[in-house]
Amino acid sequence: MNQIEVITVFLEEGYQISPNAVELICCHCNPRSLLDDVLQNMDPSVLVVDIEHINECINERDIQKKYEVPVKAPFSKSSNIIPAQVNPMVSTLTCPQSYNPVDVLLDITDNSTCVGEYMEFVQFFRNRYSRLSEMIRGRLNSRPIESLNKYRNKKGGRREGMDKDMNEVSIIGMISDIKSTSNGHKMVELEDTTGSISVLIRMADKELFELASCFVLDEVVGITGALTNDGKLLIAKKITIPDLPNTLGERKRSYGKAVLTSDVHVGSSTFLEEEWYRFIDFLKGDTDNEVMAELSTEVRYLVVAGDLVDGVGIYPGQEMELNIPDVYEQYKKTAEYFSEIPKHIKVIISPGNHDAVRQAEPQPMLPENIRADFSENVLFVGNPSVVDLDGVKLMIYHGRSIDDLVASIPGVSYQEPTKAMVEMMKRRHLSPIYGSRVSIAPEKQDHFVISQVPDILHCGHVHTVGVEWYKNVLLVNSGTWQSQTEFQKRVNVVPTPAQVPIVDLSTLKTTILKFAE
Ligand code: D5M
Ligand code: FE
Ligand code: ZN
Repeated sequence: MNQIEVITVFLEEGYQISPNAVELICCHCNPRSLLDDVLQNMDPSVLVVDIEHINECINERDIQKKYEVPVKAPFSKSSNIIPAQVNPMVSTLTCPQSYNPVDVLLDITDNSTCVGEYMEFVQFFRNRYSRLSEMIRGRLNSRPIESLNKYRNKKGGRREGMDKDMNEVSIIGMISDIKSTSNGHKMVELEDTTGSISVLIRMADKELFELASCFVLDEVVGITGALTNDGKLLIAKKITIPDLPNTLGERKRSYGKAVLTSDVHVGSSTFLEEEWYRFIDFLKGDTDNEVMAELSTEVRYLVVAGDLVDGVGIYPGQEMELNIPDVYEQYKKTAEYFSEIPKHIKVIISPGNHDAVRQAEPQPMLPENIRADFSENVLFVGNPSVVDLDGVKLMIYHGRSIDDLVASIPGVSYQEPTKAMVEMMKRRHLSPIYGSRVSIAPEKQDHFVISQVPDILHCGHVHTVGVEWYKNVLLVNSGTWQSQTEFQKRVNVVPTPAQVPIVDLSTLKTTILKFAE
């Protein structure tokens, strides 16, 4: 279903619907049935349908699915049923049908429409602006930038007809330029759909200046400030960013564990096969260590956030460091490795910049000819994507934009990858800077906007492990299975390989398992 169809159905039933809610329905794997559920459960006194109404139904559907016969559940095969003796910790009361459901909530796969035309870029940025500005608008009484024009007196001096309130105006705009003035202040150009204006952030306003020092191009911010006499410049007094709410509604709890990993880089001569096999032995419960054996019985999900293989032609001189020079052979070998993972563990694989899909993000899932070699417990999704793991919402993004964030924001480094992920959360956007290292396809929707707040954000790419909380969201960077390459030596990337975060799906407490000796 497309957006117009969704809006029309709701209008015919007497409801308006917010843009975010439309998007959520359209990106769902089964929009029609989700829409029917929403309408059926809708309280008739509601005027505007919003994402929480949709979420209620998504959750409702998951609960129902638990009670279905497992073979009927999406992506579920009979092999997904955990034999009772495998997980003695979980009583049959809390888990009547033991299987590991995955609901894909957001994914570009099969929804890509862009061909790179000018108007698509306009639409892409409008979509970004409208969704991010909406998050700020509730906290700011903002006005369109164009409305400031009438106060712009070309000759300078007092503005005619300016009301008192104009001493403090608020606008919400996308940052199109950032400069330092000769006196060291920050000068930022803000654009909305009606116009643009220069904003000055003075060095003396320490807190504001610090915030503005972290501004990046193309992010959306709210500025409250005073207009200069000629009405051409706004002197900032307050900055409002999209950010996460300070409190979130009660989180649904699940049980068992999710293992998060990424950047396997099969095919590279620096892929750590011995360590990888130790990890597989752990998943099989094949270990003398009782604690680890017990832990392995609790694993329900294994999520890979991109760079499954090393690929070919990715960086200069890569061919000198490849054990398997053919990309399809690399995937065949990977499928072999993954076939050893116990079949009750649901594996989710999302691609990265070394994988054999288009490089422009959002990337669709790996193609059919590659997927075909993998077992039925493996589910492929795009990059980025949002999946629901039996009640826990996991956002998966390979993390290429971390390269841009490290280069642009003071204090963000490869050694602490979760700091970059905090910056994504503050901007409610996975890849705010357009036109730098991440090549972004102008899809109708900006798939990098973090509309729904996930429980977990899982990235990879930088090859260093990190775990951090930011306002109720667990941020995990899941490291790599590749030791330092010659190329990484040259660009000073120091990886922390063979370390795997394992998340408790009830508490989201995370432990890092180390498989390197
Ligand atoms: O990225 C592995 C790591 O290497 C990640 O931290 C980014 C870094 N990297 C990748 N390409 C470059 C360039 N050209 N300059 C600097 N740093 C880079 P992966 O995607 O696995 O190759
Ligand atoms: Fe990688
Ligand atoms: Zn990568």
